[in-house]
Amino acid sequence: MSDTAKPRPGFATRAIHLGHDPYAGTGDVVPPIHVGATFAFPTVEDGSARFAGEQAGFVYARVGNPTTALLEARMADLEGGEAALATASGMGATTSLLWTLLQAGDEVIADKTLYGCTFGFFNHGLARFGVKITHLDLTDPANLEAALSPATRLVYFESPANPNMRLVDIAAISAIARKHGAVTVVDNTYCTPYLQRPIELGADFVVHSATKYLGGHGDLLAGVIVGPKEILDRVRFQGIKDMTGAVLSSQDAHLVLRGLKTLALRMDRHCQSAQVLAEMLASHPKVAAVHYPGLASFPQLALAKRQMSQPGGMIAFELKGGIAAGRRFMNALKIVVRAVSLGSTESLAQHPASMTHSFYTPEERAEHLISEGLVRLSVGLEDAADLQADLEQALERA
Ligand code: 7XF
Repeated sequence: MSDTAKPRPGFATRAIHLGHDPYAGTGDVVPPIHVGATFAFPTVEDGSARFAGEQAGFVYARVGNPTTALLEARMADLEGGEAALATASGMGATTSLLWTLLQAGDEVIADKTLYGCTFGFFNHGLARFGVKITHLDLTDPANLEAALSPATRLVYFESPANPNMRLVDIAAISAIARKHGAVTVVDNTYCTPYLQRPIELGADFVVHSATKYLGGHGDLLAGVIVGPKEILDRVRFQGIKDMTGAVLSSQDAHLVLRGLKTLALRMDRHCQSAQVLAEMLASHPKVAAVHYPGLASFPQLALAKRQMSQPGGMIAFELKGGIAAGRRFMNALKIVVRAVSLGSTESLAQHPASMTHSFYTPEERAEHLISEGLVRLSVGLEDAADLQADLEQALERA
């Protein structure tokens, strides 16, 4: 059997092995961390050829080093993309990509619900430089068809959206955008490529906050962009090198590589525990609504089943008694930690209106479907029974 006929190894195998040969060089089973800021050129001609992009090889760590290069190779493969680019944070991924792709006069169409700082970048940042931002309810693809104009360069959304768990049909939206010459960027932070692969569904780019599930332990900030190599080369040599400088350190690239090795295991457990907790919350008399793609009551259940392999580890819910009940509930938690961020070993609960989405005005939150009483729960890797008991005792006090 020829090499090309061999079956492709599974997700976890690739997340652990891809791109590293333990028998090469010094025999490191675990890829080493390359700490240098700069790389030697054998001759001045080699240096010149590397600067011109005519010779492979590293130059200066702001445009890449062997540790981040391995992370990039693994993420490109796991997302099913051509190339990847590691960045210093999730915001570094989005800003480096969009500063490279957009110019004054362009239009961006974004979903109504976005992580607060992404919303801030669009509306309080890009808008000041002559880029027009339009927010639409992308849960209905017909809204996009009606709003696209010749100036629309880019369509941007999260699915599930942070924090209210609305889903966007990745295949439908990407097809409409492509037909009109716009590129689609999907923030895949909530799912990771283990649960959802937007590029395989037709999207052009994926961005991640690797701070979350990819790193997985709440001990680093990182981001990743996945997409066509030719464009990511521009993002590397313009967006990151000249515009944002949002370079991932090799130490943190190593930690994300370590996180990837257990991603499949961890995501299975996050999903299992979240299902148990979402069902408990949905049947609790003090809970008004639960938004979780694994519940039969989830309005977009069919879409969830189509584009996600499992419902994920994030739950949003509303308590009866609104914001005051929400505060009492949050303050009564004993194991679940009151903190922003998500995708960590520790379960984390936060109140978007006071925290991650406080960058929206109250009117913007209402307009963008983020209710004031919503509580967001990132289900961690503790024993599900302990988490359930903690939520139940906090609900008693709500
Ligand atoms: O720059 P970061 O690594 O913090 O990532 C930004 C980001 C991008 N996309 C999504 C879907 C995100 O959730 C985030 C970060 N969100 C955290 C949160 O929602 O808790 C940040 C804490 S304010």
